[in-house]
Amino acid sequence: MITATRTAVVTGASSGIGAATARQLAAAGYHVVLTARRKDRIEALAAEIAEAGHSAAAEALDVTDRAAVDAFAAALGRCDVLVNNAGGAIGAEPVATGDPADWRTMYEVNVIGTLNVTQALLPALTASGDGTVVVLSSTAGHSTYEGGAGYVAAKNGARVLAETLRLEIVGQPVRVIEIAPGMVKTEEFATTRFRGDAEKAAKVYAGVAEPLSADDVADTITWAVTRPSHVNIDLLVVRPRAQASNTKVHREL
Ligand code: 8X3
Repeated sequence: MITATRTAVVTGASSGIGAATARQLAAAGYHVVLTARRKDRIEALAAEIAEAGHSAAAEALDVTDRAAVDAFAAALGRCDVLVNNAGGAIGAEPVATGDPADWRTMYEVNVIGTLNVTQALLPALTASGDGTVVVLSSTAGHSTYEGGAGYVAAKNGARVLAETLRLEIVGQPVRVIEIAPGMVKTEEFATTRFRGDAEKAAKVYAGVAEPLSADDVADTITWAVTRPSHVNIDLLVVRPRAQASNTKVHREL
């Protein structure tokens, strides 16, 4: 459907930062297209957004499925903003014992997924005359930590995609914004990383007074996206006050 309203596509919109971003961009006046693999969740969120008086649609999508991404793009029509949020970590094993399958999966979703959706929507973003691509990388895309190599490698890939695309399309009416969050407490990130082990997941945030929330990050995304179109926020690193670096976290235990 081609809509007259500025349209924002959010990947991984079924929970966490993606869901919060969808809510905030809808409240900022965008028609938001929520995508994720879990159709029931994004449909419920689209209904919630509509009930709040805003505009949203839900389209089930696996960003690693290129044919599905192409079909989604072909049916979409208008696209002014793309938020590449789908991604995540699996495992925290050291290099000596990390599972190559986990590394491959992380590269596939964080890098190839972002590549797939960005490539497919770039023509529509350019045609909008004022497009914005947001790549959610991570502080993991900027420095490493023990047990993080697989995820850090993948997020470095996402960062490089954003940086390179910005160089390549300069002169075209599309901004490329990288948002790199540090410690964010969402319902799924750490639980997924530790394969459902709630105790290990809880340790990530143990004693940290106030990790960032999904809303805190959505707020930075919405701020960056709603700057005047000649203003390109290249990179925004956002951490909780208690986190000075990936390995320096203040915990009150
Ligand atoms: C999440 C930040 O520190 O878990 O992207 O790698 S971290």
